Amino acid sequence: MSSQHFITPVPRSVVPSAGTLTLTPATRVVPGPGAESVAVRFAAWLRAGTGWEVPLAGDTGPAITFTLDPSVDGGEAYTLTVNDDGVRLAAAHPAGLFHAASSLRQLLPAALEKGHADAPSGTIDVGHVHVEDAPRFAYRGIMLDVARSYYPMDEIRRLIDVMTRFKYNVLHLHLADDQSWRVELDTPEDNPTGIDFTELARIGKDGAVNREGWGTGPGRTGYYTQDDYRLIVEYAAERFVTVVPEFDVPGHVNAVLAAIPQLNPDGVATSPNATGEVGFSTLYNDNPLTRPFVAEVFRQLAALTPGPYLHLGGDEALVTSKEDFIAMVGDFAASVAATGKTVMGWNEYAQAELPAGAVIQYWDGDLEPTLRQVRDNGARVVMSPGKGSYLDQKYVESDPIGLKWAAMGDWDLHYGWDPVRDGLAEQDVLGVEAPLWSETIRSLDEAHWLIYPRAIAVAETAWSGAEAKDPASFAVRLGALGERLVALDVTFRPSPGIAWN
Ligand code: TNX
Repeated sequence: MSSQHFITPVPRSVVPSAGTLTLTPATRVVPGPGAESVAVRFAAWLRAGTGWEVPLAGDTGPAITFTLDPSVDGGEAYTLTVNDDGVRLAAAHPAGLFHAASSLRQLLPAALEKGHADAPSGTIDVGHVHVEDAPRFAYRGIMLDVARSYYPMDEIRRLIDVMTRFKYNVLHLHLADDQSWRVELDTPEDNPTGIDFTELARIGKDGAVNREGWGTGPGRTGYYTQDDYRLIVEYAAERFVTVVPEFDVPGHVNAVLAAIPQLNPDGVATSPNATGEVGFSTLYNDNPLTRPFVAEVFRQLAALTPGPYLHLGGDEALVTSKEDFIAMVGDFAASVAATGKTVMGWNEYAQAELPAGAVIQYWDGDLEPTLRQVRDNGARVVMSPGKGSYLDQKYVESDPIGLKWAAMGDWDLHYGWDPVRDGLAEQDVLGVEAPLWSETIRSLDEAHWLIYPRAIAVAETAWSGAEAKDPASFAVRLGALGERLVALDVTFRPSPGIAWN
């Protein structure tokens, strides 16, 4: 494989052959029926990077053709062929064409990523190659904790832009926690609870982790209006990313208890909490408003979310008795199911009774309840082991930001594990997600610095088959991405031992 055929995550098959295609300022992008939106997006990128006209019509000049082809097997699968006839991208579904375009970008000069007419010497040579590719796992996610520190809209869009270069297709938003509530909800007209749901964002928006010693300054505050949230969902969908909203219950709820006095045993709101501590708050099993409140929040989140999943958290409910936890989480899961969505939760929630086909996100602790749900209840697992997928952990002790409870490490730690393990079978694993908790993060640049390069390693674990993974090959391909990350203006931590170009 010559260097211009480096694609990361590594495809199923890359077969170079003799010969070179030369793209010129006369290059066209040709969208087949149904392929228009992906082709137009790619053409805009090529136009910005080269300064070429890149028409979507005409019959002279090299052609980059986007074709919906039902014979390409699998929703996200694609083929990419470069030969004397031009470039042909084919997939059965637009998502596959989008991934094909991500691969094609990596075959073109990194300078194009700068988006200001930087075509090397007027033409671009691409070696002939045939790529066949499909993902190992359907769910390939990044989690962003917008609760401990807020991320403005433009940063969410930037995050999506970059993560999709590596074929991530899920953005899990951790929308509320002890410190804050980040999404605007309505008080419904028919409201037997008497709860004012607008208080959640009104009061919760001002929260964040702001203690000295946690990060480089106070966490950022703010919230997403319903229109903001819809725009995030839409921006993500245009890039074939599913948004998974999380409302974490029954723990991690101090911001709820501070905004809605009636949910407290004595009817008195708690004080806001701006520490980075975890595990001190809980909803109350014997409060008659707890269940209708949670059901209404899930109803509204479901109405705002076209994707199939709603995440109910369930982690670190350290002050909830086991009995209360099981009683509440079973009912919360049922209220998610009542919205028509598939319920998702952190692996602690596997102790409760769950709807068949629930999704369990494994992060830490005893795997046995998860395995039982898989065996007996058709559950599927998203693997997010603290050690090897968490992006909020420091690389090394001296790092100014990041935590270290799970495991410090670089790309090799994040590359060196397989999601199918400990009694799970391949079909039990829906996918892989890399969470970024934000207790110590204050900007997208800081987030990106913790995310990259490690998320690229996780992306290869999620997309490429176990047999295709090879740390030595990855290390070389990772180094070759350095220039591209710089051109994309992504702040990253150049790992020692990698030959960054
Ligand atoms: C544990 S991982 C948590 C979060 C923290 C994180 C920090 C998980 C499901 N819960 O509340 O932010 O550790 O790494």
